Parts: sequence; structure tokens; C-alpha cells
Amino acid sequence: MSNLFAELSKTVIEGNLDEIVQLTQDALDDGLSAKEILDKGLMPGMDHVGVEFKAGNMFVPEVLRSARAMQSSMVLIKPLLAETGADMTGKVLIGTVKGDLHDIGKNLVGMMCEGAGFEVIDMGKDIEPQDFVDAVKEHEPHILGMSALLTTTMRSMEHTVKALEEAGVRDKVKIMIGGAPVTQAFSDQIGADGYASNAASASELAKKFMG
Ligand code: B1M
Repeated sequence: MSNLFAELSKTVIEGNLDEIVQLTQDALDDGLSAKEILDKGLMPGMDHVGVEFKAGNMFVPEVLRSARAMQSSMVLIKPLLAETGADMTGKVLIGTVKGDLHDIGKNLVGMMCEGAGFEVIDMGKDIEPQDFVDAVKEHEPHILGMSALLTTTMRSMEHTVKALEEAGVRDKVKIMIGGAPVTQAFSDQIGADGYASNAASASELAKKFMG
């Protein structure tokens, strides 16, 4: 049994798209629950990817391949998780801010958070502050993640924080921000709850927010 979990972790780390779907199906056929597959197979694999990425031993294309492998497995287990009502780690709403079309880093953050067991709602890119507000009201996420890659669009993060305050929902979510020009000082300045410099740190911060 534990061998199957180790193999699942390995296929995530290797980003082996061919094997992971079959292995997931084998695990389900062997009677393992979707939650066990996630907690003991996929997530430890993705944790390892996060550690290696932070250490500079894995690079963006490899992390994306691992994330894609994990997502292929999730296609099989997600409906079962929903059926059994298994708790996800929490809910993350994520998007790239208004005026900004860069979404590769944001996608990576979303994938790493999914890898850490979060339900991730990806709003896409070029998201207006009011659309973030409406989505926070609709989906009631634990965490709102905003990404910006341009110095000119960073300000939209501040506008979104203000819009959330004005709508009376600021205190209902933790706000995490990131992107190349973003810093911890900027996060403090605009009243976000935290900044992460890369996707692995973002999923760690998200877990920290959940206590
Ligand atoms: Co653009 N671009 N771009 N671009 N682009 C940059 C960002 C730039 C630094 C290039 C340069 O001049 N050297 C520069 C910004 C300068 C600045 O403002 N500081 C720039 C510019 C100027 C522009 C245009 C204005 C160019 C033009 O048209 N004149 C234009 C703007 C369009 C717009 O957004 N309105 C533009 C357009 C584009 C493309 C569309 C062609 C394309 C984007 C495609 C896409 O994303 N689908 C593009 C690309 C690819 C880049 C570079 C080359 C790569 C960005 C990237 O994907 N990096 C970039 C230069 C560079 O970085 N070398 C550049 C890989 C990615 C994994 O890293 O996004 O940093 P990153 O994400 C990291 C972390 O930042 C962090 O985790 C991620 C993973 O570790 N992170 C978070 C990101 N979001 C986070 C959220 C979090 C936490 C962490 O919490 C929620």
C-alpha cells in the first residue's frame, strides 16, 4: 500500500503524465480513498517539488509539469472528494490584477496551492477590484491571492484592498500578494496580510493563514 503512495509521490515529482492517471486508477481500484491518495501520495510529492523549487534545484518548466501531473490525478479524485465531503485545506480565490496580462506565475501559485490541498478558484487575469469584491462575496474564500508583474499594475492591489474595505468584506479574507515587483514592504503599505516571493512560499503562507 505505502508503495503505491510513494509511487504516486514520485510520479508527481517527475511530472510523469502517462503514469499518474493509471497509478491513481490502480490506487482507487485497490480501495484507497481519494483523501488518502491526496494526503499521502500527491501532496507529499508536491511538497517535495516546493522544497526543491525554493532551493533552486527545480525550475519553472519542471514545476509546471509536476503541477500538470497532479492535476491529471485530481481529475479522477476530485469528484470523489466532493462526494465524501472530505475537507480541503481551505479555499483560495486567485487572479492577476486589472491591466495585467501576466498569468504564468499566478497559475503556478494556484497549482501549488492545489497541490497543498486547497480548493482554488482562478479568476484569470486583468481582474477589476470590483470583480474581486463580487467574487469574495460569492465564493467566501479563506484567502484572496492577487498577482501583479508590472510596476504600473501593483496599485490595483491597493485599490482592491480599499474596495474590499468599502464593501465591508475585508476582514472576511486573508489577502496574499505576489509577483516580481511586489515586496513585503508594499504588502505592509497597502494592508495586505502577506507577501510571497514564489509559488512554493505562497502555498506555505496559505497553509500558515489556515493555522
Ligand atoms: Co511582460 N513584462 N509585458 N509579458 N514579461 C515583464 C514582467 C518585464 C519584467 C519584462 C522586462 O521588461 N524585463 C516587464 C515589466 C517591467 C515592470 O513593470 N517592472 C514586462 C513588460 C513591460 C510587459 C509589457 C508592458 C510589454 C509591452 O507590451 N510593451 C506587456 C504588458 C501586458 C500587460 O500585462 N498589460 C507585457 C506582456 C507580456 C506577454 C503577454 C508577452 C508575456 C506574458 C504571458 C503570460 O503571462 N501569459 C510576458 C512575459 C512572459 C514576461 C516575462 C518575460 C516573464 C514573466 C513570467 O511569466 N515569469 C517578464 C520578464 C521576466 O520576468 N523575466 C516580463 C515566470 C513566472 C513563473 O514568474 O511571474 O515572477 P513570475 O511569478 C513568480 C513570482 O513572482 C511569484 O511566484 C511565481 C512563481 O515562483 N508570484 C506570486 C507571482 N504571482 C504571485 C502571487 C502570489 C504569490 C507569489 O500570491 C497570490
